[in-house]
Amino acid sequence: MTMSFPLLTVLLALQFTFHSVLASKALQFGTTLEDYVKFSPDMSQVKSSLTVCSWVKKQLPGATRSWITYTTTTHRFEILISDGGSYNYIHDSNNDLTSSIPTVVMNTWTNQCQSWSQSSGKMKTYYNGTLVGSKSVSSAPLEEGGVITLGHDAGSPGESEIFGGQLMKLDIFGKELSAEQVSELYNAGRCSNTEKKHQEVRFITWESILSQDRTGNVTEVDSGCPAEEEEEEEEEEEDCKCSHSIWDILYDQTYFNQTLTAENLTKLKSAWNMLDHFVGTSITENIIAHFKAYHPMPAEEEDEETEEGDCECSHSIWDVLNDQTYSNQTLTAEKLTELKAAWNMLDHFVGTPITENIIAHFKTYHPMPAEEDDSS
Ligand SMILES: [Ca+2]
Repeated sequence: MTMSFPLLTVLLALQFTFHSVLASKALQFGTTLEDYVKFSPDMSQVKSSLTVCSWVKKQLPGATRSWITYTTTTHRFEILISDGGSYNYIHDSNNDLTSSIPTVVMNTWTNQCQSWSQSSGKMKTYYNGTLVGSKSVSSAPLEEGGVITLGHDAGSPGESEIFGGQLMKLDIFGKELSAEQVSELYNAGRCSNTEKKHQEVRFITWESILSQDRTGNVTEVDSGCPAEEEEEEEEEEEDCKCSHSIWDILYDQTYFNQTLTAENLTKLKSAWNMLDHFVGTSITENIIAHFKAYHPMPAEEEDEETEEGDCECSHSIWDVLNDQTYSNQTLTAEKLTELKAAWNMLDHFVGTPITENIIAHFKTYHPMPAEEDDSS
């Protein structure tokens, strides 16, 4: 085990290097069945309700050009969507909309969304923010363990189903977006970050798709949108006084005014004990991003309601690492001990409700080194 951690660290760093700046990139797909992006995502968080959305630039004629397939061992078309209306599948059940959708203009960006949930039992298809079709389909949960293929109909591949166009901002949300929310995504435009309004349920992200291996002729191309990610982050830092206190995670609804259970504490600890493996390495932005993306606390999935104004202060346990005590610094055993001494204090609060007074007490009397440098 010990030997494998330096390697793990290197891999993480490589994998996360260029994400934020490239989120505004598009992918250009080649015109053969050998040009695709294929990956096996965790679908557990979208199995009871989902919305698949993407900006789609159609570049080949025909209504069966398929940009996404999700295939499982029992369903070839657990999800299948084409760019011209023929295929709108959930659970192998299709809603052919070729006669009811407006003509899809070639070489132009179209916003396509497909939603479904177990509770509604309905699949809904939207083009450019407008509902164009709805169909009752099975209310069984979406099957897990399958494979997503971008670039053609992978359930039953055919030359006429090769996509051959461009995709951008393909996201899979773990809820049935409302008609208003879909319309908002479209109206905000391709270059906006409106998809982040649903960040807490944006489980399969365009950023993560851009980091997948590509097979054949699939290339990253300029989307015409500015690479604005870095500017935005600066703005947020100026306008918002986001605390880097480890205790802020307790303001999340998972903990705040709730009794701290041994189970919740175990979850917290299993996350922060991951830091053991990083003693002696530098805490880079990539590493923090990795933690936040792949090891979120329950809290991080629900922080929409707790935002103040325009501030998007996260309650992530990992944000403490953004402080100058840790960020881009080597994590020493000493610093880790300090962090642990603070969070191990929670041991004494199992079985008691986490009130504002308790959190205030922690922040005042047991600040992390991070919390003392906030005003600078
Ligand atoms: Ca086919």
